[in-house]
Amino acid sequence: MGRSHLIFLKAIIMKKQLLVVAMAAVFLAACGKKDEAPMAADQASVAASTASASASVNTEEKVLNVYNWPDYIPKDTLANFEKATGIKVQYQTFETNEALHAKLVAGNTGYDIVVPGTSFAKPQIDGGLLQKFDKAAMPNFANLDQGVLDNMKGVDPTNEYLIPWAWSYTTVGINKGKVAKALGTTPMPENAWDLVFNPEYTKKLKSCGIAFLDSPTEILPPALHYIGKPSYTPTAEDIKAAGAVLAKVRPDIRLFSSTMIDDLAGGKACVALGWAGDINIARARAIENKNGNDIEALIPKTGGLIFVDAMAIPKDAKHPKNAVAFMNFYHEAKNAAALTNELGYAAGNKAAMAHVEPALASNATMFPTPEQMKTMVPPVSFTDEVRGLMSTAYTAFKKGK
Ligand code: N2P
Repeated sequence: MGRSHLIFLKAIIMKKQLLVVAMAAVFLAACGKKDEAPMAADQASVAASTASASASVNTEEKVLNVYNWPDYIPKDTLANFEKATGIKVQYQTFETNEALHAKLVAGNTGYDIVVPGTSFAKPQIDGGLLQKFDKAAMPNFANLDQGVLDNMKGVDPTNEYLIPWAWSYTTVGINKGKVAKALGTTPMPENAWDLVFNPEYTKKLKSCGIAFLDSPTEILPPALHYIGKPSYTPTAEDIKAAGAVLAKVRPDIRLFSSTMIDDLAGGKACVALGWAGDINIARARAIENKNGNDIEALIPKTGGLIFVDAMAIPKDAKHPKNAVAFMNFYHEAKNAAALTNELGYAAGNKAAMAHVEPALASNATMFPTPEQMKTMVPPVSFTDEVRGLMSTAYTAFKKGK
């Protein structure tokens, strides 16, 4: 970890936000990946141990039920896993942490792997909704960035419940041509968050379409950040103030969606409050479709909001061994690299960096620089109370009341 990283960590420690420290370090470690010598990974032995881990002691029926976010898996991963193990994967998607959390709380999900954001995972672990995975059956655990794992300890102290799937950050994405046209003589703001939270800009941009993610815990945290309040640990007053900011732009927001890739790529929305990874997918899709839309993930001057999504096994999962076999397969270096190469998300896998295309490894919208990382807001666990207040504020925002 570089000197600037350490200074950053010290500054945070002084704020005595231990969980923030833990999570900040996750991203600093992840961010530093491209500077680190990739771990030597003996792919042949890794593949062999994957097979034996899933075959020798595993008498489960050859089925695995996975519940993940949309647009979040390389195209051949499931087929390759099925071919390597004979385990048939049923794959379903959810669009918000709230939706997944409600299913886990209700129980009997039928899923063997779920992928909560770490800001939601602590109460899921503490509430007994998840089970420990068998690390001994997961040789590719060694491929993970040890810094990432060490620093996930604020949520999962012994790295026994959560295995990173991907990380990125919430930010503002734009269609450059359409935004320039809609703003006219008004220059781009210095702070990209103005494009979605300042009515002076949203008034102008509504003509080409502003899209917001559709979840209280995706929208309130950036709004709080915009007004200089803690994104994850706000007071009731802070949330009220963020609600007032949101109310002012409400008439200008046309779309609420957690799957806005095509809206951005196709030109239905020119501005998005979304995830950098998805904005980059939209960029790639527009280029592929040659439709002239030039999409860009911006990194606001005041920072984006980092998130980490992690694989976990629900307490009542019927196929926990198959789940571990999949986790292990996913974290083979080349498989984890495919997530970045195909979808622009980082998998928290150090060995994968040797297989990531150099142009992507040096793309700051995927791997922000250490300087940019210093500005980013790391995720912190929400309390039930904060989630409740955010949910109420969000409902009022959407209703326009
Ligand atoms: C979906 C990415 C979901 C990330 N493409 C949000 N946690």
